[in-house]
Amino acid sequence: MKSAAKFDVIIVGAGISGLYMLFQMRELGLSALVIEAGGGVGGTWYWNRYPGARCDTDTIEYSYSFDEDLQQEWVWPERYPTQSEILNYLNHVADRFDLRKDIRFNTRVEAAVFDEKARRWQVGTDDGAALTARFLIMATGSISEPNIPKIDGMESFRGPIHHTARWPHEGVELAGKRVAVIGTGSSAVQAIPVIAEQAAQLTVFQRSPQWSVPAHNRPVDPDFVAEIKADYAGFRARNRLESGAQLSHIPANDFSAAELSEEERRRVLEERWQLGGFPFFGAFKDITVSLESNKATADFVRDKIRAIVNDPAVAEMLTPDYTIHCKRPVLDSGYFETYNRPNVRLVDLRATPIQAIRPSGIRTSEAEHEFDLIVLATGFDNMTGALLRIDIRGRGGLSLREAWAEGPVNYLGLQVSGFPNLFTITGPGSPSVLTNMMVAIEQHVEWVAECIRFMISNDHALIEATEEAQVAWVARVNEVANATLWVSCHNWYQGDNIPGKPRVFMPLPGFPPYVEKCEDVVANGYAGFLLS
Ligand code: NA7
Repeated sequence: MKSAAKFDVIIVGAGISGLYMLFQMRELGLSALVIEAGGGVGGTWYWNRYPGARCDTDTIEYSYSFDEDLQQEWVWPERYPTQSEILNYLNHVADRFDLRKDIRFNTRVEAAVFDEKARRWQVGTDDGAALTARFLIMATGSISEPNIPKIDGMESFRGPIHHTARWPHEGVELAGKRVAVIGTGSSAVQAIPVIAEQAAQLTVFQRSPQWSVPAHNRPVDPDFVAEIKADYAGFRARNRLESGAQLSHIPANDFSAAELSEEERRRVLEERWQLGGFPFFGAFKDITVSLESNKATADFVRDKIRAIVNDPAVAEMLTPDYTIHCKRPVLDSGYFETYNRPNVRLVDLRATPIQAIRPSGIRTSEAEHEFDLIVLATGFDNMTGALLRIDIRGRGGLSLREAWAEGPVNYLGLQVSGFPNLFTITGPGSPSVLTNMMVAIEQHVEWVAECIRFMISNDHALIEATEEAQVAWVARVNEVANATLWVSCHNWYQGDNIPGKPRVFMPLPGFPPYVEKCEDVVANGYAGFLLS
C-alpha cells in the first residue's frame, strides 16, 4: 500500500485566509500543503463571478496588511473592488510570495480523521490521495457553500440554471433572454441592475424584501489614498479598534436617535445616505441595539424606497417590515431604480409561492412564467456548511456533524473540543461576518500561527479546547447576541435560510473585545485549552 504523504500542516482552502495561513506556516519553517477545490486561488472571489459582483467593504481596508511593500504598491481603482480586481490582487499575492507550489488545485477534501495513536490528522481527497498532517487548518470560508433550494421539477427546466456563486467562468449570454432571479440578498441586489440592462426581460422572485442603501461607488481619490498610505500601519490599527457593525473606517456617530429632534435625525440620516455604503448604518451609535434608533433609520429608508420606485404597489412589496441591519446590510448601485424599467417585474413569493420549476419556466401559486435562464441568488449554507460537508472525525471517531447536531459548539470560534490540533479560521463563534473579513482573517491566522509556534518551541504535541471552556464560550456568544436586534428577524446568522438547520446565532458581535479575549487567553497560558 502506498504510504500517505506527510506534512506538518494541511490547510483546506486557498482563499484569503488559506493564502495567508500558508505564508505564515512557511515563516515558521513548516511543511504545509493547501488543498483547494477550485482551479485557482481566491476562494469566494474565484467562485462568485455573477454580473455586478463586488465587495461591499472599501478597497483601502479590504486588503492584506501583513506586508508593507504590498500594501504600499498595490493600487485599487475604485471605492469598492470588483470581483475580478480582487481576484487579480489575490493572484498577485500568490505569485509575489511564490505560494502556488504548495497548493493542490482542483482537489476537494472529503474526509479528515484524527489518528489518536499517531496524533496526526489523516486527510482524504476526491482524487484518492492519502495525506497526513500534525495540524489541520480549515480555511474554508464563512460564506462559501452554496444553498441550492429543493424545488420540484428543477431538473426538468430546458434552459440553464446558474447559482450566483457557481457562475460560469466564460460568462453567460443575457442579451435577448427572459431571465428569472430567485432571491434578493447581496448577490441578487448587485446582479439585478446589470442583468436588467442586458436581458430582454427580468423577473425577480422575492421571498424577503431587502434593506439596501446606495454604495456610491466611485474612483478612489488619490489624495485620500496618499494620506492613508503615509501611515497605513496607523490606519490599520485604528481600523481594528473601530471595526464594528458599520464595517467601515468611517466610525459611527456617537449619539443615539433618542438624543435628537425629528429634524436633526433626518439631517443626520440624509448626510449618511449621501456618504453611502456601510457608514449609513452608523448614523446612530446604537442601530443594532436600540429599537428607537433602528426604527428612525428604517423609516428613513422606507421613505427613500417609496420616493425611488414609481409604482406604489411595487414599492410596497420592496419595503421590508423587519428591523434594519438585522439581515446583513446590502449596498446597491441602482437596485430600487431597476424596478422602474419596463422589462423588470417583481413577484412576491410570500403572496404567491413557487410551486414547481417546469420545462418552460417557473410555476407559482398564481401563474406560469416562461424563462430562458434561471439564476439562483439563494445564498449559502453560511458558517457551518463548508465544514460539515467534509466528514471530520475527532477523538473516538466523534464526527463534527454529531458534535454540531444542535449547533456549532466551539471555543473562540477557533477550536472544537474533541478535535485536537484542528483550527477553524473565522469559524462560528468568532466575529467573522460581523466585521471586515480581512481584519478578522488576519487576526485569526496570526493567532493560530503564534499558537503553533508556541507549541513547537515548548514541545507540546496537542492543543484542544476543553469542554468547560467551550460551554462557557457558547453561552457568552448567545448572551452577547441576545442583547442585540440581530436576533429580531429571520437571518442567516441564525441559520434561518436553510430548512432544518439548528437555530443558533453563529457569529460573535464585537471585534475589539474578542481580540482582547484571544490575547488574554494567550497571556494566561492558553487558558481554556489543554496542551499536552
Ligand atoms: P443571501 O444574503 O443569503 O441572500 C439569499 C437570498 O435568497 C435571500 O433573499 C433569501 O431570502 C433568498 N432565498 C433563499 N432560499 C430561497 C428559496 N428557497 N426561495 C426563495 N428565495 C430564497 O446570499 P447572497 O449570495 O445574496 O449574499 C451572501 C453574502 O455575500 C452577503 O451577506 C454579503 O456578506 C456578501 P430570505 O432573506 O432568506 O428570506
